[in-house]
Amino acid sequence: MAEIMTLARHILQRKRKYDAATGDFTLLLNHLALATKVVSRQVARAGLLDVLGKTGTENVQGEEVKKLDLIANELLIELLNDLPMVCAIASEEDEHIRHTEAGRLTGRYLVCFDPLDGSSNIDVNITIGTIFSIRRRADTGCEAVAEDFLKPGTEQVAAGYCIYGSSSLFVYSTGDGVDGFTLDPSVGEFVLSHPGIRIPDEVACFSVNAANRRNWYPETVAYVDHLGLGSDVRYKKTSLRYVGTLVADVHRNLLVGGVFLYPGDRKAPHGKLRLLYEAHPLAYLVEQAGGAATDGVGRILDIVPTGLHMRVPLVIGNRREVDLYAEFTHRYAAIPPDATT
Ligand code: AHM
Ligand code: MG
Repeated sequence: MAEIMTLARHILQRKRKYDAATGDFTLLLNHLALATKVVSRQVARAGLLDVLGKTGTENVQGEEVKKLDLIANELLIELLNDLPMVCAIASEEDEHIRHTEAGRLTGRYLVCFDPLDGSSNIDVNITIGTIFSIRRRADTGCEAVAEDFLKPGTEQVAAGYCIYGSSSLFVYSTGDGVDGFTLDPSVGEFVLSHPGIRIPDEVACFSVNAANRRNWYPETVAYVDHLGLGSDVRYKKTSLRYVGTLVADVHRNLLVGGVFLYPGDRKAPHGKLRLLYEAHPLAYLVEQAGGAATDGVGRILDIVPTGLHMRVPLVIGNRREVDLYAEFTHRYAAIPPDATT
């Protein structure tokens, strides 16, 4: 029988420096994987259960909450709540951090997550996903406060996501590269299917919500036109692909090569995506796979959050295209505004 590398075995083998003695980190990652399996089951049967549609409430960001958003959020919280190594949790769906019951004083890890990314796609059977990020806490012995979460992305010790698509795929990194595992429903295990993911140098896809063009700054218009309409042979075979689920768009581009952008624009200067729950973890993974991520000015991982729900412009994917966007930003910053209209 060929060797089957399950996620649990993989995590155990890679437990590395974090918990050589305790096994805490291993248990935490395994719990996150378990949570995504349960979410995956709910997503797969969504049309049969009463879990589609809206809850009728709004989250802290003023966005409508879908029933599955809430279910995924509660599931993750419930599973993490029992872990003594997790001190506190920050979720995209919750205004404040939550302390866990088991680890509020002693836990060494802080966990951030977007329980269900791509909410607008839930009810139409399009790929959605869960994104998570883990940081270590400096002190123990007291409850964590929100400021403990407001650290640059370089302080993440692990990040990952699970996408619920044609199959469910769990992708994670602990700083040693990126590996992907497909859920085998017959055994209920994630099995290694995408070892050592590296973003290809080709630009198969670029991904952007083109309906926002009317609000884009000139550098974004010029950049998107350069990729889509220009004569550069590098983009001759590039297609526009936009799912509208960040984690699915980034995942696809990670496998085939490409760049995703959700820039700041005149309507939303800080963009739409959240630094702690979306940009930091995905930037960590994409960098680990040889790519890059910028807000147009600097590296996403270097940005220190000013609040739990801070939004940030995000351009992520192949290093060359990410650097090129930063160059466009730089170039246009030097041009007086009325010269570009
Ligand atoms: P969500 O986390 O509430 O689902 O919102 C974030 C989503 C991203 O997954 C996606 O890239 C983006 O919003 C799509 O936004 P738009 O519909 O404006 O293109
Ligand atoms: Mg999201």
